[in-house]
Amino acid sequence: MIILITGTPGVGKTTVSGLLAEKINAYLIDINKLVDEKHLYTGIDEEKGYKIVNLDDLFNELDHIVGEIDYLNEYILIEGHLSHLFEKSDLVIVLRANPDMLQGRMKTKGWNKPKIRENIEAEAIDICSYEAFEIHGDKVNEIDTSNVSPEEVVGLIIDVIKGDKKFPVGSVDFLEYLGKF
Ligand code: DAT
Repeated sequence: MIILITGTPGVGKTTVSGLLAEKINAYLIDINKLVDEKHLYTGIDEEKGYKIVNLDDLFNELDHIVGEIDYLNEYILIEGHLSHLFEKSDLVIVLRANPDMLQGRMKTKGWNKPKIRENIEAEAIDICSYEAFEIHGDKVNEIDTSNVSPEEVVGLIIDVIKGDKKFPVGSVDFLEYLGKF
């Protein structure tokens, strides 16, 4: 089973994916690490401090890795804010966090103001959920992490994997925060 874990930077993808991978014994692919290790970028946006990822190279690399794993019988977690752009999936989890909460988490990470504002606006207008839904349709679930611990988020994802719970796109709405920051 291929599970994509996506969401705005700072929502908790890395934290949750690490815990989840341990719990369900999944093969974990961290896109940020992969991009660094395999040099899958064309340059660096100095102002924003982002790597400009070569998406074709990234998808080729993911195809290659996924092709070597028996994903009908094993779990593969692909984690990163670009993961939902990869077309192969059985399940897509978009982690969400309300912009007030997200701002706090980003400050803890020491990010600068423009980077925080850009990401908060992306979260307020549901960019990841929207893009994920366009590509993966009903496979996409959105989980609001605002007031739950990473361990609880892992529990909710396991419920979704088992088919016990569903969180369809549209269930989380932070539009009221738009323009507040
Ligand atoms: P991402 O990988 O999406 O960029 P992260 O896993 O690095 O995010 O988490 C960002 C920060 O937020 C980090 O300091 C841990 C914290 N965090 C993650 N999930 C959380 C949760 N559910 N509740 C509170 N804090 C959380």
